[in-house]
Amino acid sequence: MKIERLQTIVTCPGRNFVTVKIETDQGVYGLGDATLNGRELAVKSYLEDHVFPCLVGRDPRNIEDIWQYLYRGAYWRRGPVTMTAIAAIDMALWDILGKLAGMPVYRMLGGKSRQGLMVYGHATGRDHAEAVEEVQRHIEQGYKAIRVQSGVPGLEKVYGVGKAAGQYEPAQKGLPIEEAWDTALYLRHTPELFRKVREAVGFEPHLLHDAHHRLTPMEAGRLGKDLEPYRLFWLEDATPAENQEAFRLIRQHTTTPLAVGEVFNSIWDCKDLIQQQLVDYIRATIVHAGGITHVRRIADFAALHQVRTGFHGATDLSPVCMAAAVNFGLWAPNFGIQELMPHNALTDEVFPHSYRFEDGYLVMDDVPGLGVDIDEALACQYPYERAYLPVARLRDGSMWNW
Ligand code: GCO
Ligand code: MG
Repeated sequence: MKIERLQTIVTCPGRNFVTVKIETDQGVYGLGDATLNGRELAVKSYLEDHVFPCLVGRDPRNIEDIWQYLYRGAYWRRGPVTMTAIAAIDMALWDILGKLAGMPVYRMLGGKSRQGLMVYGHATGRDHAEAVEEVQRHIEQGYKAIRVQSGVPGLEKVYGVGKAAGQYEPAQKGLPIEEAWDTALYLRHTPELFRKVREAVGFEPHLLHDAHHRLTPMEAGRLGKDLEPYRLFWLEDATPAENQEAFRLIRQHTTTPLAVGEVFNSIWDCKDLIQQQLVDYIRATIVHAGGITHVRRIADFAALHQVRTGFHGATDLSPVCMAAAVNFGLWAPNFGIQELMPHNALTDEVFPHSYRFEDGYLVMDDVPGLGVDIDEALACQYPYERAYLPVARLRDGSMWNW
């Protein structure tokens, strides 16, 4: 059996997605997500110009060898573009293998450890009252876990909070917009938000919060401590993690569980964090961290240290990645939680899939492969549109972390 044809399909049914399609000489094909928000075309070029020509004629069933070939063989290891490209190929090969075997990918990984993946939804409000309403709306929809973000009085725009109630729109068409950030205001305001949410809905639903890399370790320690009475499921991306050691300082000051890793690309980015038990949840995800083959290594390593998975699942990861995440999460013994931001209806139409939300969980039908497809004719009707994440500056104009 041979790989015969490889292509990328770029589509923008609301936001940009890059998909890899690998066809074999026996008619079976597989799909992989290659979307890197704001840098989409770099991955497309990496694949088309430097990866696809090397894979034609290889046996698609040798997933590990192809992974090693792309990782070791590139010489330039790691980095988001390389690891997203490898991830897309890897996902597509697992999809092919599952289809050949007539089995869902979760079964090839070792079978079901659970019936469904507990997910967390996003409740965002321009102010506290709106955020509380959004939390209540999510509970009515069946969510067991909810991430809560709110506008901060005095700041015009805050990460993750859209212009209208319940809206979330991090990637804007055109060039990046600039937002102003003030940590002191945010730190004063956030514990109060969670006090009001707990007062309104009690302690049954799990609550999460994302600080989006904007704090110093000591500020994060203080926030974690101030949030302790509200028993968060996690505090996410409290501080950037290029320096993994930074998390030790946070850990010394709070028992609020910590999650990190949506921007990680490899096990090396989280080795110390996991080994020294400086975090509780690892968010490195299939599309940006080398595919199923590599994320499985991260999850297995994490399991040794009682760290659980909490994969990134924003809408800039395509339904192909979500399908892979559902298969992975059904298997992973140390699965923790899965982020879910539902895609718009058009995206779901472009990528028909077999996973679905049911009473707070993601479940999927027992179909061969990843259980996701692409309607190429429909995808072609929505060409690429340049879009960027915002950037953040402090009030004096200094660049800050987005
Ligand atoms: C999350 C993330 C996203 C990212 C986005 C980047 O927790 O879902 O922080 O909002 O900013 O996915 O592409
Ligand atoms: Mg995040």
